[in-house]
Amino acid sequence: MSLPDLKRKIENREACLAVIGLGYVGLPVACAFAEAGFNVLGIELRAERVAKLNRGESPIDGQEPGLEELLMTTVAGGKFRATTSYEKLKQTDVVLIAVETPVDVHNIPQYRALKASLQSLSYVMKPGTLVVIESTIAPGTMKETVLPLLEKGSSLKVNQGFYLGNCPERVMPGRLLQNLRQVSRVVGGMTPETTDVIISLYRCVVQADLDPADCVTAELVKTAENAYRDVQIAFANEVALICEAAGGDVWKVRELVNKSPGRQMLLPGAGVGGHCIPKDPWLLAYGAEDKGVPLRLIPAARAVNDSMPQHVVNLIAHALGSMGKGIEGSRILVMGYAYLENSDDTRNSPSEVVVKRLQEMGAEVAIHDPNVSGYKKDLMSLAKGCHAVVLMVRHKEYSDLDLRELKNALDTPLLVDCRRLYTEDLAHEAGLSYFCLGMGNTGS
Ligand code: SAJ
Repeated sequence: MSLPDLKRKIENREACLAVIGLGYVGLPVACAFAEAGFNVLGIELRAERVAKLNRGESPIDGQEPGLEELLMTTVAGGKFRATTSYEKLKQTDVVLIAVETPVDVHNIPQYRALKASLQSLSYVMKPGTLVVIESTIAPGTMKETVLPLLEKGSSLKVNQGFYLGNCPERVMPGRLLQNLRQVSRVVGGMTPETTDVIISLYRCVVQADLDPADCVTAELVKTAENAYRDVQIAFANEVALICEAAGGDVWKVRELVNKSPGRQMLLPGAGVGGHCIPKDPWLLAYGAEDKGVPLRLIPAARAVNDSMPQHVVNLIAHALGSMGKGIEGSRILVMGYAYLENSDDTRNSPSEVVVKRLQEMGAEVAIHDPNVSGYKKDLMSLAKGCHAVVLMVRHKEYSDLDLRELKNALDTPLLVDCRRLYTEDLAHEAGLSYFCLGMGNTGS
């Protein structure tokens, strides 16, 4: 099929779509295209997840407004169905790939899932198929990895036997469908004509800008936008460390810095977690040094952010020391286990690192998180007999905590605040000693 024919099929919603990978990226995409009128086939390796999806049940944890209803509707309407079999891809016209692209302990991209899906697809895809990669990949991956795998397995040539592009996802847990519809996307294509057809495809679900580009630009934008955020957060964290040493208050400093035109200093904290910010800078960096680019800032920012959980442990040790206690043998309550406020997602959570380190140092650690299953026990009962409480994540449930009641539950009245959710005055009124990340003079 030619690109103009494919474009017509897409605009008439006659094109058969497939989405490989039905996680927090692929599932909303599959449902949104089904809602737009396409017949969508979801390919998922995990048979139990396929069965769940075909019952219209979402396997995604946490609050995702509208997703479960949309899944139920599109399954009931026969517009979306899931399968483990690649065989059915023989009839599809468009295939979106949204599989994980993690980095290993050496920060090298791991494309096992991507390569496996590309290989399986290449053996069955029909001539004229359009393949679009949504996964976040290092610059150059489309040309050096994706394209050769598809050509080899299919014996088809790109731009003649099949068409290829990438449209990196910009999802946010908690607002997967909203972001999909409202956030602009960069659309990369191996040719401008392919880019144009991919734009006509995403125009069916995306109300925001669809910005045309080539594939490497789309790879660079996605990885750079997240590396940018990581560097910004690292700057805030380093200023927090300086404020602690200088006897300043980073939260006040940040507020006043941001009054200066063109400044937007982010929030310091216990570190950087989540599914994308910790890894995307390494995807951007990958291969640059091989090409002679001396990378200093991006690795340094990762090192600053990765050092923050240990800094929190040091702050706890300092705070306990001021009360004549040590971490070893203390019972410590950690408030917030998710990586982000009001989220249930614990992937790469800084709290995980802090808890593990405290336990290694001989503390007994109690964990509370109102959003994470397993940690929803009553906070005050967890606080009983504790020698310190550590606020790690600004979940909204913690904002109106009764600090006096908390103090009465504790064995030692000590509050360590990693996100400046409380104030020294509030803590002192409740009879708590207060230490705060980024504040050099707390602890009275
Ligand atoms: N964090 C800070 N200080 C800040 C902002 C974040 O310490 O000022 C920490 C958070 O606590 C968290 C981590 O960084 O542990 C990541 O937080 P995040 O707000 O960046 O949220 P993510 O990880 O969900 O990032 C996503 C990204 N979106 C996509 O990749 C499509 C990112 O590009 C967005 O900028 C971000 O959401 C967003 O703006 O909400």
